[in-house]
Amino acid sequence: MAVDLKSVLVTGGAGFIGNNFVRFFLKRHGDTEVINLDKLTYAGNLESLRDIEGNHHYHFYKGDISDAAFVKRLFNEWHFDAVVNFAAESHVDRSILGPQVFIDTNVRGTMTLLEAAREFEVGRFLQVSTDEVYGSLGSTGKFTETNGLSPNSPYSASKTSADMLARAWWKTFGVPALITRCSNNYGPYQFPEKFIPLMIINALQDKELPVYGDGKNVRDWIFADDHCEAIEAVLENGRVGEVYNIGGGNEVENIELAKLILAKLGKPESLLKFVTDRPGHDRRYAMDSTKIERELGWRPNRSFEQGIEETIRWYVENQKWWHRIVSGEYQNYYKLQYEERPSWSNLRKG
Ligand code: NAD
Ligand code: TDX
Repeated sequence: MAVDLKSVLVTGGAGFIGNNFVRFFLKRHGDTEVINLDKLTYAGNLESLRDIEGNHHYHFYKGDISDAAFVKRLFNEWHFDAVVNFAAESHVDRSILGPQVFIDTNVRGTMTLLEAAREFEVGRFLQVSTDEVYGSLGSTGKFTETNGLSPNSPYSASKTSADMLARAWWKTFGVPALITRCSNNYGPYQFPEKFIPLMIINALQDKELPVYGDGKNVRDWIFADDHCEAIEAVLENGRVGEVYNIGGGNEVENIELAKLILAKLGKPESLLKFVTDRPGHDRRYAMDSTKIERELGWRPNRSFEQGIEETIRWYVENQKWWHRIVSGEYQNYYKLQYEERPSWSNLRKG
């Protein structure tokens, strides 16, 4: 192991990938103190962490990564060996309807953490990034780490900015930053605004499944646990200052995925509804993960067939978890999907 991990700060640990990572990391590193800093926005949910609440190595703090005074106090209290920054506004659709908070959290928040990492000489700073920073692919080819960055949404522009800040804080101040760029995650505890849980939950309720545009956009799906393992590998043995792509190697067209979910749940294809396309909708993502495979020996474990079965089963068996969200968060959820999205076609001028 490159660094001795006595304490690790995980930001955004109450979100989808963050809670999977906290659970995964505590299992694998029994003696490490895991500190979860989360603002508990609409996407943060402590229900997702109920099973580890009693773990003495797990510590939760409610706070904002862009609150410099708070962040400084936390770093001063713990003197972290490493930071894994998951905290972000993560939904592309929301970034189209309201970009400001994406800049506040994803850009300013990341800088605030980098500044604290600099002051308190953190051993590793892992910035959790996304394939979306590379832009969109045509029908062939894959993104490698040397591709240019061409973000197309306010969300991906904010994530690209954060990557650039991490790079600059490494080059200028020597903050030991590493960047991972992962493809689309799926699995248990994903907020039901994202494609896979939305399709499952709507199908379970016999509601329409809104498919954007012609449904032929392609995403490269990875099971969240496989992403967590890749992050662990980079955190422990990645080369500082480097970028690592992480892909699932499972390219699927949205429409095919929606049909697969309906078939697995025994629901009719008449539930499919083609709706107004997302402005700036990236056509295809596909990741070349050769670098992390070659340097760190990481490979995804779950086949898409296994992962999607497991995910569907989880949503079927954990209806209480998502019912609470769909009813509690219903105003926003409903507004986004059914009231604001149809007006997207008017957003883009020229
Ligand atoms: P999510 O939206 O489910 O969770 C984000 C978490 O961050 C929530 O718990 C939220 O409360 C917290 N948060 C938001 N603003 C905060 C702030 N200012 N301070 C502290 N906490 C704050 O997101 P996710 O899907 O789990 O994604 C996690 C990270 O992984 C993000 O950085 C995202 O860009 C990246 N990523 C996601 C995917 C994906 O497919 N979901 C793929 C690649 C990369
Ligand atoms: O209702 C929908 N209908 C639909 O057709 C929704 C919510 C999405 N879509 C399409 C848009 C995309 O082509 O499905 C695809 C997946 O959409 P999202 O789940 O919104 O994910 P995406 O936009 O690809 O971004 C995700 O992957 C990269 C995450 O949300 C990001 O946080 C991550 O960085």
